[in-house]
Amino acid sequence: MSTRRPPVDADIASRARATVKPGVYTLLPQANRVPSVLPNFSGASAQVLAAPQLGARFVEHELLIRPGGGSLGPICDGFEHFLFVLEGGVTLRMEAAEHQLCEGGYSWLPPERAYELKNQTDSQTRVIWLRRRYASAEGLQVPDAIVSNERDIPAVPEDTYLEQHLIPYENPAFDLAFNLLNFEPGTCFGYVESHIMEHGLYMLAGRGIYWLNGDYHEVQANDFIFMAAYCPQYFYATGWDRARYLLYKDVNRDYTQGL
Ligand code: UGY
Ligand code: MN
Repeated sequence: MSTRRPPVDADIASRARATVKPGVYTLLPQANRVPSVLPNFSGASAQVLAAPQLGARFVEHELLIRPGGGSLGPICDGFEHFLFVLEGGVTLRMEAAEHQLCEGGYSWLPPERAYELKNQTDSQTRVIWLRRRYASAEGLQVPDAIVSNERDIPAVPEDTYLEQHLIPYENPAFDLAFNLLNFEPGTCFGYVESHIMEHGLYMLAGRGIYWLNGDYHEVQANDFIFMAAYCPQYFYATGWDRARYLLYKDVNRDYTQGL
């Protein structure tokens, strides 16, 4: 029997950046994530990035789907779903329609919309998958599904950076936002934010310093951060390249649900 040995020159501090501050924030670097097996998939594993166990009101996974792998039949669990392809490609089958999502491709699916996922490429595919209970609002119809690619979404100025709104911001029927935030090196937020919305943040590129409730963390591509409601937050982009992250946020509701 052979066991895997870590490199002898790697110190524990650089290998263990994972930080959990219950009820405030969690930093989960890729190197510290452990795969789970999901019951309704084959040829795939998942890293659970955020879940109610952390205090989150949503579940976010990074799905790692091997060639030929995917869901074992239709996925339909009553939640709204959001998918974003980080790497590789995946086939999304919805009723009669089939969509090929390549890197940067994404989809929002309303509750009760059944779909199947399959990796028909010859390399591993990595997909961000978020699910939550859709919060309906009186007089607003549940929107139809969205299938698109971030390359087709314009970047608009916001505070000190450029933002792409993957879910239409102007439509209050959506109870969530997924935005891509793009920072030139050396840029930082214009102010410290503290707000009721939760965040699931996935670093896509570049480096930076995230300031979270008084703690400084250096962050890099593939890091995940969960920010609980009101967690004070501030970002500085460092390094030579643009920093970029995918950000989930709950929006457009008055938070009386659950009172
Ligand atoms: O929209 C936001 O709340 C965003 N500016 N927050 C963040 O990037 N931490
Ligand atoms: Mn924020």
